[in-house]
Amino acid sequence: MSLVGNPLLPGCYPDPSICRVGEDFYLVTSTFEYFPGLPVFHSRDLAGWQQIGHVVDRSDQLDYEGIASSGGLYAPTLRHHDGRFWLICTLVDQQDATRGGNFLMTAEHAAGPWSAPVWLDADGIDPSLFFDDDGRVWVHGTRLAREPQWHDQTEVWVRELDPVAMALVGPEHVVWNGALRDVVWAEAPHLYKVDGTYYLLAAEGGTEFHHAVSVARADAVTGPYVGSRGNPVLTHRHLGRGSEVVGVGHADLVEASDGSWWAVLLGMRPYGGYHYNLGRETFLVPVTWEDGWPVFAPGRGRVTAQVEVPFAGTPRPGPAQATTSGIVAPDDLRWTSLRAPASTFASSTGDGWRLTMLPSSLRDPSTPAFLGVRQQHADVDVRAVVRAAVGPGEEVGLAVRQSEAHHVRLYVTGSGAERSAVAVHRHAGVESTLGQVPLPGDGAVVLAVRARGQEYALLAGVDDGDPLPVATFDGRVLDSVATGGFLGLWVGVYATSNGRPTGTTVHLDRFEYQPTG
Ligand code: 6LW
Repeated sequence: MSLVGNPLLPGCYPDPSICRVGEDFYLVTSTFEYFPGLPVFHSRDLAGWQQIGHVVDRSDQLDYEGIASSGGLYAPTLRHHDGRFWLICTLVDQQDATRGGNFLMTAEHAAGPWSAPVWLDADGIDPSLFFDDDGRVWVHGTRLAREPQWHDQTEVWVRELDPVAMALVGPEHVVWNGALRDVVWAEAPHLYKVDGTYYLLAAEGGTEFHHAVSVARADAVTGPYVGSRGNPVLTHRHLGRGSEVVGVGHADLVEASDGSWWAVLLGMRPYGGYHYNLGRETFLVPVTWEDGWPVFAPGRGRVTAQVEVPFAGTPRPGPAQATTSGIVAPDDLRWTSLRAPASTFASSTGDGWRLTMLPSSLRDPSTPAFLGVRQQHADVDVRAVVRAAVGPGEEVGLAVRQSEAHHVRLYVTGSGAERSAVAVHRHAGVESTLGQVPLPGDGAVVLAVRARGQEYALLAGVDDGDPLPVATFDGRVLDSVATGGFLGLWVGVYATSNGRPTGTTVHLDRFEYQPTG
């Protein structure tokens, strides 16, 4: 017996999907415009989660070019069938229809390598897969409803997949439009078969405050589905915005080998008012069955800070569970770039990286020279030690990033006696300077972000001295409540020549992520 702490994965790990193979659990989450895409985690006890790879880790798999922030890879579903892992997902906002939309990938091992995508003839988002015991395979997903009376609503469709041709076949069945008449958007559908009955789990209410989980059941996979009178079977929308965890929904079920049932789902932890800078995180709740219906968090009815997992021993948390801290080494799977592999502009050296400065900047929906990690803690110190001969108009910095339009940058500019650290807030595409301090010389520079709840301090200094305050800002300007979109914040190092040709090389000697809470 072990008490497992929620969230399972702090920081921007939304839309979790889980499956089990023997004694092993595997979990994936959404990654939007970040690369590599779709982290894969492994656990044997639901408590300790080790990241073992990514589904999308080669640039020949998907083309993210031009995909703006909060587009890209939406909610994936991970399943295992017949000795293979199956992943179905959507690449959103890719203008070229032959390289965007819903796709399938397969792999022998969850850690990869994963196949090239097989594009499916289906619109909408949140696709899922169900393998029936008669050998038939069913894809389902959600999309804007076609019926005019359901204007601005979604509908859940089910269609058969030919697993050899890897193509959708036969008629489409629209099976669900939501259980709740007072809320909107049935999405994140997942089908299961339990004791001969088909269950359809779906999120409703949108992925914010009104998020909820509903369930329906049927005798045939294509319906008709009848909703539970207990719907919504899980929500925190009635707890108010002061609840420790809000917006719970987007659940996926798994049965453990001891016959117990569990759900992973997303939720947010607001702080400093109704703002959740860490984004949508992955949580765990126990599930039991009563009268042929699932009961989420029985006896409690809500997501709790700790969950008793009878078969868990002493948890072995992985780095993404954010219990380790300090230097983030180059081989750490938490590193992410934007839209393309870091290898296009970075190579590892010792504890850090050598970055080739690029003309593209954090303002562009392209691949700037950016390497970052999720902000996973409200209270955290992030420190980067950089060395570079920065040319005119060039920036080497540390960014707290929401999107192209919303981020804060602390950067080194100029050289020699003119060198300084500048802090800039980019808000809805408009930039304002928050502060500037001189940094004369040409030695290594320390750039630091110190977050204490919603108070962020930006500091800069030379390597052997204490960094000096450059500016402070209120973190509430950057979270998705303030900016829109689906993401939590990232903190990372970047190097841009702001559009000019450049040959500048940047040495990131060390990058430290140190939770202090
Ligand atoms: C996801 C949808 C949603 O596809 O937000 O959780 C979208 N709700 O189901 C992006 O995460």
